[in-house]
Amino acid sequence: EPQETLEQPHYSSRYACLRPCPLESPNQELARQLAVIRKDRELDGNATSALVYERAISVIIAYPHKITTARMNELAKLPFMGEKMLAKVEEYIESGTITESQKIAASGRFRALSAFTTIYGIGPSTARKLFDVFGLRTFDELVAHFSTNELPYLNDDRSESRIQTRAPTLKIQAALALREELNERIPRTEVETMHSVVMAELEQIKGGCTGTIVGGYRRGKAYSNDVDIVITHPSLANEPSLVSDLCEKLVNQLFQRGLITHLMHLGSFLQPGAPRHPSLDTIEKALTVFRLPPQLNPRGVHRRLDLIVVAPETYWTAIVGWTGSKMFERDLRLWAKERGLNFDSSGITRRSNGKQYFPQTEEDVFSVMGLGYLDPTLRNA
Ligand code: DCP
Ligand code: MG
Repeated sequence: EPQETLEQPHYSSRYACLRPCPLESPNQELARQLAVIRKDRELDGNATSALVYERAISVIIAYPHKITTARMNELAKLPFMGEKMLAKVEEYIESGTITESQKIAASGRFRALSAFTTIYGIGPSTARKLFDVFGLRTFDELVAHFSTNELPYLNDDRSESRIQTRAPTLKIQAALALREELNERIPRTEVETMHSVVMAELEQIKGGCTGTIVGGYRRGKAYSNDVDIVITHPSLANEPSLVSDLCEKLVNQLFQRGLITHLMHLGSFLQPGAPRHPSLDTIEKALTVFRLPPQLNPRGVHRRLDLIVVAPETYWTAIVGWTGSKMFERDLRLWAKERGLNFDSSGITRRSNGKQYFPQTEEDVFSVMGLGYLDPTLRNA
């Protein structure tokens, strides 16, 4: 039952899911320099400090005016604008640069850790170990290191999935070999071609599937880092076993056609550490490496493709949950929690009694949670 009074979006909200945030901000360069500090904290394993910067940056990019000295009083009243953050903003207004950001960007360790973490499977703590313990500095040194070593903790947790497939897991060696291709951004036209190819294969497996491109593409980004597609079919309603069936058939068909070359992850878990509940069986995802057929892809470039197969009752929460941005999703879950609800891609649940809501439109996903609607292109928090 949708709420009657909806909280109206405004750039001064504490919640990213209530701040209308277009792709372009008048304060892009300021945000970019603060993001260098955020990244440094993340690479250092300082999640708390990284989040402080992430929240402040998110507020700054939703602020609709160019930040000048005359705007500082208003800025100081916005959420997450602490004294240290305001000092950095002031330094930027006065000099055009933030000294700390410049220092970080020039540091060899920062540059190496940033480069290492562009490789799938290498997160900040692995990158620090490779740099600090093994003394590695360049990609060539990484390639040499992994010719005799494995990443012991590369995510190969297929045990949680019911999907049977022969598609190989992407190992660190292949991830290194494909590094440049997987880091190349994908233009919108190619995103659309990938979607058409996947939908044509789906049509052969089961006629009448629906598939929506979500992620950054749906928020209007000109270039995406990967392609995310949410897929459903009417016959999957209240038949959880058919959800993983369809995902399995799709993955295997794309693999047989040579379109999927590797898998990074299979499974229905949504967030690492998220509590498992029955509705998770209504969602199945395959994170893959995909390659368009030669006639559509003369350079043979590999792309990241995420396929999310869901029951129809879960379709709209999955669409909202995968459209992003990450900050938007984080605060959507926080907002829900503070109102006694649990939001994730597999549905909305009342925490006190487990009652589930199955919104039938995207607008309903927002109104069930008491949120005024925001167009996907305004979810770039
Ligand atoms: N998402 C999430 N939690 C996850 C995975 C995804 O909340 N564990 C959501 C937020 C993301 C969206 O799904 O915005 C898609 O994730 P991507 O990592 O693909 O990010 P984007 O599509 O936003 O940008 P890009 O792919 O261009 O980097
Ligand atoms: Mg994406």
